[in-house]
Amino acid sequence: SKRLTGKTILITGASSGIGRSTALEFARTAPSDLRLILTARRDDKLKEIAEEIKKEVGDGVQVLPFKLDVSNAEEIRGFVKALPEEWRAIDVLVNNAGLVKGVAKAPEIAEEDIAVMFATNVTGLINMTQAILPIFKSRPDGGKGDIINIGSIAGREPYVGGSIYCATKAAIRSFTDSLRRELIATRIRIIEIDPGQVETEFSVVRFYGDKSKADAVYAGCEPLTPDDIAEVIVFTAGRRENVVVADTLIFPNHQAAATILHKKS
Ligand code: NDP
Ligand code: 8X3
Repeated sequence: SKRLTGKTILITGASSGIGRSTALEFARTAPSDLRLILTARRDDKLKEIAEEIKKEVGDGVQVLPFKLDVSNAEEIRGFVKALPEEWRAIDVLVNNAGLVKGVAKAPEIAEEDIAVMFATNVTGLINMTQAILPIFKSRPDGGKGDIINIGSIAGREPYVGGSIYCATKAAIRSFTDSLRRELIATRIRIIEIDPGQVETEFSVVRFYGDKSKADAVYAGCEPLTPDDIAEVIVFTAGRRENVVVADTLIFPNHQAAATILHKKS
């Protein structure tokens, strides 16, 4: 889309899954003049993705891989100042970094899993938002820019074995809705995208690296691909300035609720 030309896009959790696909999709959509700031903890992966983008679309898209742990408030505090000057005029923030750990039920949920899910999915997303909003608010008409938060069906519908993850995604939904109300007098767009089942490293992380348990989640299902979600993310950012795709829920065809999936036997 021409509307994305010249923009600077910041993506958290860009080293894998939906974040990685979103980086590639932005590059494909605006290949002539775009800056992509890709952040995550695994910066080796970010550098690989930067190479991939260069191979696919050439030099029209500039990519800055930047190591950032969103669960570390101090790193976020220094983040904007640490960017090279010409990368600071961020137009779009995609708050995508997030994770689930385990399927334990209360009272068996590990304290560290509770802490890391809230620190990443909730506090990390809020801290990133607060770090970038001053850039948006410095623009005319009360401010301009897009914040795209990745929620989940899990934030709308709690399920057994997901209490903490579901609570973090419900918190994102509540924060996002407050933000949209608080920024009503600006041109800042607050967008939430809630995917259903998408096959990424998500379940591998949930099962602490056990790939066979992760594969079992998707057995007999036809999950979404991360590219499916990336297309929607980039679509929302590319709308006319007066159009806010405020809220979307995206399922694969055979899903109707968090735990209602038609499985082929
Ligand atoms: P992946 O595990 O493939 O990707 C997660 C990304 O988040 C990775 O790039 C990871 O990078 C990053 N991340 C995790 N912790 C941190 C941290 N502390 N600081 C910075 N980055 C971090 O999963 P998905 O692509 O599926 O997940 C992306 C988002 O989509 C998440 O918010 C997830 O909750 C949401 N979602 C996923 C669904 C699914 O079914 N897959 C459905 C609905 C929502 P690194 O490890 O390098 O830091
Ligand atoms: C991921 C979707 O319902 O598998 O956010 O936890 S779910």
